[in-house]
Amino acid sequence: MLKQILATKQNEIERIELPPRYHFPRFSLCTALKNAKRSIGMIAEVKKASPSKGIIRPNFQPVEIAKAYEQAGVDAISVLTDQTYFQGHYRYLIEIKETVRLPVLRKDFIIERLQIEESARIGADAILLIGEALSPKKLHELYEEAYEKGLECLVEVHSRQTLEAILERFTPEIVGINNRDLQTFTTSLDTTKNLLPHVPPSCVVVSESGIANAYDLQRVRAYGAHAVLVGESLMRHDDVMQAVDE
Ligand code: IGP
Repeated sequence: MLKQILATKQNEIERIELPPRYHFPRFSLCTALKNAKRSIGMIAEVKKASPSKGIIRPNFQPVEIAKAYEQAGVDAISVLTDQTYFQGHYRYLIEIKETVRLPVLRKDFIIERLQIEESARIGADAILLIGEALSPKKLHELYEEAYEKGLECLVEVHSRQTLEAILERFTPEIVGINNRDLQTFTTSLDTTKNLLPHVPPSCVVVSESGIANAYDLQRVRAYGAHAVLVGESLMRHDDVMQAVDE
């Protein structure tokens, strides 16, 4: 599945027409997570659909959702901008940056430099770089490029092998441990438990995917995660503001 997504993305990149530059206030994702408002940092995701679950939120109003997240006191917002598999759009990110004053992470499959320029222009504060989608060398190049353009990176890994290969090259500031296997789509919080001891102590660690309730939150906090990234369980709630509290 990941292979297929990356092939589609490569085609799309060939047809990118860069949008104009938007000038929004910038917010640091890393700082926001270090100064989390609750006992664990929370990145709340704006996601209409996914390849594994189909449509997650039929009545999808990205700006309304982001406003509710802000009111609920989340630390940052993640916006899916991939169109083909997640029914997202970078327009949603622009509209959200126009409305909320929080760090916004662009969630997409970033594999080329041009996408970083695009992310900077639409006003993303941070981007996702997926360890399983890039060679460590390419990932490091994109990471440097992003920081030069004033964007932070969430470096996502799912296996110990990927994590160690990246750490041989450099130490990312923010590491995401994805509890979902992007090949099979199964999630297990044990991924966070197993990988966390191998992440250097200087990194801010985000446990991503498959977090359904307060109990899961406590679990990953006990494993040592500084923050969580939650999508589906918030998006399935009619009242996303209440969902954050639960
Ligand atoms: C959110 P969930 O299970 O709470 O909806 O997961 C987020 O972690 C997930 O959307 C995600 C993702 C990704 C999406 C993690 N890594 C990479 C697209 C690409």
